[in-house]
Amino acid sequence: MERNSIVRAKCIIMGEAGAGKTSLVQAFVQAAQIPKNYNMTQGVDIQTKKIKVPDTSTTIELFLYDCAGKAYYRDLVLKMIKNASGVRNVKGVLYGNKTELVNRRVVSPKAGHDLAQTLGLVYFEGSAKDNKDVEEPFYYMVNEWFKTYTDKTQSIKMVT
Ligand SMILES: Nc1nc2c(ncn2[C@@H]2O[C@H](COP(=O)(O)OP(=O)(O)OP(=O)(O)O)[C@@H](O)[C@H]2O)c(=O)[nH]1
Ligand SMILES: [Mg+2]
Repeated sequence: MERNSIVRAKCIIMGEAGAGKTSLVQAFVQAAQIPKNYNMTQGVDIQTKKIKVPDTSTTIELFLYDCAGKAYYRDLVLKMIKNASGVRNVKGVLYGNKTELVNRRVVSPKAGHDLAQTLGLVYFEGSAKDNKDVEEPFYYMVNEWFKTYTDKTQSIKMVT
């Protein structure tokens, strides 16, 4: 692999309106307190974060596509995703947000895990508000992406 290379990866965040997607991205990218007021995402917002891969000279520039949850934007969001996911074997996670609202929990961790398994995803949960367990799903995704990237670049090198 090249010295000090920067590679770009895309991560698409989808889910119901008000679930906390923008807050989660903000908590991860800026490690900042999330705004209390709900500010609906319109279309797609893109944020970036650079992540150094441990024990390598590679930095991943992660492009986070924070999609609107409102049904009105569904067609636009689906188009965006089709354009962004030209690759096969797209990996994903299911994230349960707002876990600090313990008395208002309606989905048990087990139900979350089961649903994720059914969908072929890995389950995480946490709280964007408390900045709790917000990094894990992103690092998991980056790690999985980097494994695929390394395999692909190695097989290309073997062919050339
Ligand atoms: N209690 C609590 N509230 C949260 C949490 N994360 C987000 N919120 C609140 O939930 C509301 C919606 O958050 P957003 O991040 O804007 O939700 P979204 O999924 O991006 O919504 P759309 O852009 O419309 O799809 C805001 O008022 C946030 O302050 C959390 O972990 N706990
Ligand atoms: Mg949003």
